[in-house]
Amino acid sequence: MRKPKPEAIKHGLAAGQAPERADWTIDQNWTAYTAQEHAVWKTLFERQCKLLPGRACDAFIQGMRDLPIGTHQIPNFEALSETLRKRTGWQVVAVPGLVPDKVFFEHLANRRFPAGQFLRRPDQLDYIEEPDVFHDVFGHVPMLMNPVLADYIQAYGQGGLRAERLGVLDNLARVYWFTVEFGLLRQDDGLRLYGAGIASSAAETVFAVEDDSPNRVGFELERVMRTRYRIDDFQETYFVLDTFDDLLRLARIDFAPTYEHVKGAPEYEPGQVLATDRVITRGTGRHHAAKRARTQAAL
Ligand code: HBI
Ligand code: FE
Repeated sequence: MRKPKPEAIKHGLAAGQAPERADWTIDQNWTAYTAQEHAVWKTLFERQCKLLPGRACDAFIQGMRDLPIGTHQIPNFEALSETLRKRTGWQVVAVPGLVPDKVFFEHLANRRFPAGQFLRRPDQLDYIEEPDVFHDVFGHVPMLMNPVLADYIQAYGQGGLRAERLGVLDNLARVYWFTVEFGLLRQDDGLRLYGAGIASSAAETVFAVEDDSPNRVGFELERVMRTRYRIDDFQETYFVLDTFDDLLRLARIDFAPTYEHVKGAPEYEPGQVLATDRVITRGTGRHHAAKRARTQAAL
């Protein structure tokens, strides 16, 4: 989960400190990772490897298998990029943490995935507000091995540069959020996750796929563009693709008419279910209701 604006957070960069390079990339400096950091990676990796079979989509599992990613150590971005380039033309570049939107989109538009160079501390296993190497590499990189997602995320980068100019970045960011970060896919053998924010979180892996609390609704572009999302807890609603080809169509259509159509239209709350929704599961809302009750009690 992330704070809304990268400008507010400069992980590894003291507030106001200039980035080393204009594109905010840094060296991964792989040899500098400590034994403790490799041990934290091992803990996170092994925990997710127990949870993902039967919950992650086939493309995610296959992508992970085909990459030089293992339990014993933090992956080397050079090695990842060598495999990725051959498969989908992508590479992984190291950054200190969240980078400004424009920089982020520029990288994606050129098939460079900016991955956090830092790894969370042992006391942050379950929650971290910024994308670290585990979220970015374990969560995102396996899906970059899938040609459709690889094209879609590049198109998102190109679209992001344009959306910023049009002033509709928030709408587009929601499309990314409810697909690349928190998307679900319908497979013949059931619903499966493909979103990195779910894949890199032990608790949300189970919650998103199996819990009766969240809504699960068929993906529809305008509906998603108008839906607010949470950055501080599990999602209240997950959007479901029937096939990844739905994303390919998305990558190719011109969003401008939809931007126009949603401008000024009422937005939807994270937990709202619409009469026009293709409801796959209507959630009980139990998780977030209990959290609201705890918050009230604490006041
Ligand atoms: N920077 N490193 C990094 N990773 C992100 O996922 C990221 C970012 N900057 C901006 C951003 N995401 C979002 O605000 C855009 O998708 C809108
Ligand atoms: Fe992410």
